[in-house]
Amino acid sequence: AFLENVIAHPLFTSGKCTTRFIDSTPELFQFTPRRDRATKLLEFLGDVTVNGNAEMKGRAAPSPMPGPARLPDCHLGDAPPPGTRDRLHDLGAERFAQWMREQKQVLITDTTMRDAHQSLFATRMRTADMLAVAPHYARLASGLFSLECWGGATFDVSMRFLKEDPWQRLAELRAAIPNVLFQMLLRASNAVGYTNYPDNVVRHFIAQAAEGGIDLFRVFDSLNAVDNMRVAIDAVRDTGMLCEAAICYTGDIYDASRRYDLKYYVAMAKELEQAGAHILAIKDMAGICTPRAVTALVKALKEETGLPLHFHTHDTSGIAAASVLAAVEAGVDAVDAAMDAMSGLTSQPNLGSIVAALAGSERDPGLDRKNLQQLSTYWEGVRQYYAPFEADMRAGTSAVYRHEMPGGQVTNLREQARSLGIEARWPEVAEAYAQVNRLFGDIVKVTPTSKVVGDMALFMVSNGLAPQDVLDPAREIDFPESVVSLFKGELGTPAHGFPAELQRKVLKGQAPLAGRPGETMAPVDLAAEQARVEQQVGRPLSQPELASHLMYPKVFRDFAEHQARYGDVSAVPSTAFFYGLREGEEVSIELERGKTLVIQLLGRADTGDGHSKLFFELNGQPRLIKVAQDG
Ligand code: 3PY
Ligand code: ZN
Repeated sequence: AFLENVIAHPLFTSGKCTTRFIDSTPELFQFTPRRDRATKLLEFLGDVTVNGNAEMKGRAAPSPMPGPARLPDCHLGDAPPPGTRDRLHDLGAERFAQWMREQKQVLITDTTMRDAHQSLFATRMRTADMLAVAPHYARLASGLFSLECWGGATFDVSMRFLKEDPWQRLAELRAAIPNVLFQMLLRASNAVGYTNYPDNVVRHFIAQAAEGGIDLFRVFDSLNAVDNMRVAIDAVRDTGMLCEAAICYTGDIYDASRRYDLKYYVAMAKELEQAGAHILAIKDMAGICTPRAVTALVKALKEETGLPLHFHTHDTSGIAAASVLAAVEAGVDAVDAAMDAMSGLTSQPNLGSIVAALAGSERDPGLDRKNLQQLSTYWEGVRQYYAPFEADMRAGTSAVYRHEMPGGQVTNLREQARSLGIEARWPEVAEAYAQVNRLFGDIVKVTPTSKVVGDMALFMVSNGLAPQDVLDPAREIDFPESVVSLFKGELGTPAHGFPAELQRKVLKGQAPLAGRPGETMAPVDLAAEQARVEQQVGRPLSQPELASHLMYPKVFRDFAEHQARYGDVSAVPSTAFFYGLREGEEVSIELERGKTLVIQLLGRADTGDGHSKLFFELNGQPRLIKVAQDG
């Protein structure tokens, strides 16, 4: 059995094993029979049914359990019509950007599969729910400018909580939607993480993403530092894909007490144009760019640069659609919106309504409203699976103009406040957030700097600290780690620097970094890192998987262990994934084209020794699975 294990081990068969192979590969000594994919999935379903999904702890399951979401009624036999991706292939990035600027219609990005669920239900949307409707998108929504469907927080959350491979999601969506541009959100040198990565890691990540199917990279820096964005901009350009460089909108251009005015944004836009951006974005992550402000910005940026312009906002205030329509009126080339059922509140404004409002105008986006409606009906059904992750927010709030929290952060920070037992003091947390911004010198607040401001706000409220206490030289304060890292310059340094006195206090004598963080980080030896992780996980790693490890070593390793134990769980229907199976319930899981498992839970029994026995039927055959009960 030992020799069989050696011969069958992927590291052995790949010829990559070293003399330390036997010592460092403990699974060679495990002689349990190799379990097939179906058994692994039965064990996964058994575990969720008996012990619950760890993700659901402290959350109430929806009741009644939602039924399947209603798919659009459309013929999937014909090839999808050509879309923006075909245009990009025909024209290349530069001429595509020129086409964007010259054509009249307003172009529309659908954020449903990224920012909308990131902002509404903590990024929990699973691949299975996207994939089911993907072929319909290719046919019913082929006139969209792009689908924002990857990057931001989705990368981390898919592995950490959903136990699925973000690269596989991308590949499967790509195969189903060959015609519309795929757009991702990239945090410049923070890539899809919360910290700066060495330049070669950023480049490696971007190369994998382009190879995997991303056509348009929206690149931003969390302090609007153009220097920090150059590595990513160059790397995107090298792939031949579209580089959309974003300006993060902060404050109020009409408020003289704030740092960021029209001149500031125009200067940044010019720098981004010089740096090689194909498209510019106004990234209004909090949703505070008023109709008046966006009108002025769009006019100025279009006059002062030769680039097409894309507007992104959030509806936290409840009136973001007014800004979108003002931007369209002022000549913006593209806007972001979310499908009706996934819009509003901390998400993007309503796509179907924007299309309806512009119908018949000079800038009519030319999308079929009935088709959009069908897609939205599907999302309405899907959204119910995720009800336990939704914030209890019923209405837009003008408080956002004061605190300026990004849409994706509002619900997250509330959740953090809840875990600290101070949720009832939310208005104080929101006010502290605004105070921290002033203390930190009026900075851009977007992942990851927004996370630091949030940490500090929670810290102040839980410790009863007012701004003057924080500044008081006589008062010893043990600042949160993320705050120390920010003031050290590990996320870069704002153009105007950090307030010097507070910086000295936070750093307690340590010197801050000079220049951009990537400059002083040694490159990672990618081949050596790959070999090391292959030893750890006991199998060869693809280049995208190496990128996952480089972003999130611990999360990737836990995910790889889950995969080894339960296989690929991404095709499990969402209700079964989160809530397990009820007795008598049947699910079908497509393992690959033409290979579907039909699984029914017939019954269960307690063995009395801390285990449950689950009686399944698998494609008509009885199967018994024994599951250890947690705790
Ligand atoms: C992210 O970085 O994930 C964001 O959505 C920022 O707005
Ligand atoms: Zn956003």
